[in-house]
Amino acid sequence: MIVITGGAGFIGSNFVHHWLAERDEPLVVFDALTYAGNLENLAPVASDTRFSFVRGDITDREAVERLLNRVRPRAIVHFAAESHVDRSIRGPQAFLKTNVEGTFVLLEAVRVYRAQWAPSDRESFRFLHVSTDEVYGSLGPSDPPFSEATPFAPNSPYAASKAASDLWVRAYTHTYGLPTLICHCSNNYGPYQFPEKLIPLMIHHAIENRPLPLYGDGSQVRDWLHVEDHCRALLAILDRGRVGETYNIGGRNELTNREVVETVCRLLDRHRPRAHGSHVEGIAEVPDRPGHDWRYAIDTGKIERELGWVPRETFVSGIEKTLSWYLDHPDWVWNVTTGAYREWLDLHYGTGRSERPAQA
Ligand code: NAD
Ligand code: TDX
Repeated sequence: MIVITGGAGFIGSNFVHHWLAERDEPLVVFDALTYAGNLENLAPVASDTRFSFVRGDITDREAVERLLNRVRPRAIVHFAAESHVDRSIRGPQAFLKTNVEGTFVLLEAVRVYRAQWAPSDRESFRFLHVSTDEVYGSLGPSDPPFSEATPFAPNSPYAASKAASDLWVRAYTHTYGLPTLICHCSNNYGPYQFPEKLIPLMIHHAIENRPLPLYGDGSQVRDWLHVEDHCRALLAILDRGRVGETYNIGGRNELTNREVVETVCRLLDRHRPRAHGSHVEGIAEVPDRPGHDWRYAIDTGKIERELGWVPRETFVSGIEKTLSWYLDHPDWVWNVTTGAYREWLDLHYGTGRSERPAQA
């Protein structure tokens, strides 16, 4: 039995689907269902006997201890976090609470839980901490990509909270011998991503013929990793990763934000054309994100050499699949975009509500 924290979010729910497709072992999702947690993401596996869901907060020590003592997992894959950089700029405290204190609570609870085990069994436990490339800061155009040895230089409150949580994980390994693994991945994209993040936001806005808000001049570079490739990497790390090590995961797809948005627009021109002209005409430069990191890039040499993992999707193949998923799931998009997300849009972009699309 394994526990997945944050399994109702974007990457967590994709990992649940991936796990149940690949493994017989049961899992329990532990998730507080914040604005980003959505049980609809788990609806396809709701009746699977290997799946169960517990609503709970990782900052609630008693709830975490109850869970561990009841389900007795052999591993925890820790996704639960506040994950959106823009939200961290407007309201950093929730990031400190969930990402730092929540990770601390989990580590403490696991330390006590594991101490009840026979010494010979303790080493088989795994705590896989899902972190981000943003802990390494920002790169210039000719800087080498981030390796596992790159020093931390987080720039946003979100990145600082993730870097702090990584250091707590490291300390628990060195001090208490907790068998942990940490991974730093680049920007994920794929099904079930909350449309506050670049790609689903642009798809959703384009379909509704609303402006496509590109921060600054759109020259910032991200390395796009399809979420399925990420899930395969996480399985490899959980199975064969060396305890106490960190692994960087990237998609080998460095693109500027403008290139990403234009690609989405060109695909939509084919699949969902506007009445006149191209979706590209909807791109609107808006004020830049404060402290906007210019470039992220990942050296994936370690995970390739040690675990034999390489990404399978190119950006071209991955974005086609992703776009098709959003076009095929208008109800999912409608449901998430009518909740708290709508309030966030109003606050952040000063936009209003829109009518439900006819096909939903
Ligand atoms: P997400 O925002 O889509 O989902 C987060 C999930 O965590 C939600 O289901 C939410 O309800 C849950 N959650 C939040 N606070 C909680 C709490 N206090 N207790 C229990 N559950 C709580 O996030 P995501 O994009 O799926 O990211 C998952 C992880 O991967 C995060 O740790 C994030 O930092 C990391 N990451 C994400 C990306 C990316 O591109 N999305 C890239 C690198 C790293
Ligand atoms: O409306 C927008 N316009 C825009 O130009 C939004 C929402 C974003 N952007 C830009 C900002 C970034 O340069 O697009 C890029 C990607 O933005 P996000 O989707 O917000 O992702 P990012 O800030 O790069 O962080 C993501 O990757 C690392 C995830 O949200 C993090 O959880 C992860 O750790």
